[in-house]
Amino acid sequence: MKMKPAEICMVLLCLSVLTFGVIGGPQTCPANLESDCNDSGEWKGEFFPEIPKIKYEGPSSKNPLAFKWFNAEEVILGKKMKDWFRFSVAFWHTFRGTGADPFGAPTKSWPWEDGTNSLAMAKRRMRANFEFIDKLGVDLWCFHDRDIAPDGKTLEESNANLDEVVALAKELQGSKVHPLWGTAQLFMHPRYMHGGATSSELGVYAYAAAQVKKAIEVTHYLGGENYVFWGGREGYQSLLNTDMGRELDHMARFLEAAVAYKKKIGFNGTMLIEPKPQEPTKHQYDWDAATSANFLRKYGLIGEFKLNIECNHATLSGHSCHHEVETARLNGILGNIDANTGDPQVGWDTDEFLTDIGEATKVMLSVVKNGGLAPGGFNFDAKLRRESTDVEDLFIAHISGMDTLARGLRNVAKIIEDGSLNELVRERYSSFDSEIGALIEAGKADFEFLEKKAIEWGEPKVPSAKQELAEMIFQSAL
Ligand SMILES: [Mn+2]
Repeated sequence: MKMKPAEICMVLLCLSVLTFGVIGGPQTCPANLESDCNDSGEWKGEFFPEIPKIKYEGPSSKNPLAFKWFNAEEVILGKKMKDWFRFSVAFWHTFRGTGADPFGAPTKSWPWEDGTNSLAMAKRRMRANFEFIDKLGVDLWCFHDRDIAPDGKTLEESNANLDEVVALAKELQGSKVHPLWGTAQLFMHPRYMHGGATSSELGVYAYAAAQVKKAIEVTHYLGGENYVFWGGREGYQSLLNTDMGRELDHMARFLEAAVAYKKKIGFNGTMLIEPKPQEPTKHQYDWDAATSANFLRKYGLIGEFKLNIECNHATLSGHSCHHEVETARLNGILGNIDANTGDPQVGWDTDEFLTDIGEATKVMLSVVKNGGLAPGGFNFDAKLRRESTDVEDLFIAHISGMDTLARGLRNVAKIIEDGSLNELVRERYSSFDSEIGALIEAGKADFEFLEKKAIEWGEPKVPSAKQELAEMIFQSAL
């Protein structure tokens, strides 16, 4: 069969589109931009002409492009709502999410994408990011180095690409907007297949160190308030070929060196570890909050790091998000929350926007006890479903996530004002409010003393836990 030149062109276009799809690169060139389909420059026009600035309209509003519960300037429990949350847009999901999954090609073709992975496209995307942030009305954003700028052929070339995009980001940020946190992508490139800090290959360890060094520098330059380590490939697939002790030692040395460098360049941002139990590795070393806290204590890093708790990671580790946030809080290391949720019927990290008001209320119970998260915040590490393909869906998803957490905060205010849940918990432990309870809690009651008391008192009377009553009180606040 003979093909006309136009048909050959179509086949070549399809092939290049397929190649991009397979390696998770940029999405297809939209049909209506055919003539601009090859590195079409920076495009300084408006990206969301149909979307107004998002405003608060109150719970009775039916406008999908308005807040119903999140009212930035409103004071709840002594703080403005915007200061409780410090919401942040995640660049990778919102601007690099293509809708591709392990079984299917990209589904999203945003009008500003030109199908290339060029520097010009990276800059154009950055302009879209700041228009989005401005219209949504938030001040913070999060990024991986390689999401915002393309990889080069050498480390120097990658760094130069990053510098160019970061310079534009700095200009577009203005005086108010800045990163909640930055991070280095140490999981996508094949060199990191055994991990970065825990790779069995010394050269990879050095490369990862160089990449993190640069990512800390640009986070600092952009005024970032935190720096995150998510060790997607810092773990193992089999213990049979893995020296786990040596890998954990290496990871600790890597984090120590990151702290030393941060101090050397005067970056005062908080260093955060983001626990996740597995995926893509079979076992990730930062399994959950408790495992991460133990690692930090063992290596003397507990004072230098806090945790970034992600709700979907919490459920993958067999905990609730509330449990993970509370565990971090009790260890004094609650630093940030990646606000998302999983699907109870799907076994992987689906990174959905949080829309469960009960879950949001439980998370906010801990956040309020923590006095907020600053200098951390709530980062929307969440993506549209593959089947959601309208530009306005990006806004609707963020509005819905912000409103859900805002309802959580409002519910916590009701629960605190009502007081009966606090009273139930206080009453449950009230036997320890006694003189002997105080001795126990001060570590001054030895076993001989307690044995004497047990004999003197006889069989203790054990009261009800009142769990259903606690659940009833909680439900009535939702
Ligand atoms: Mn995350």
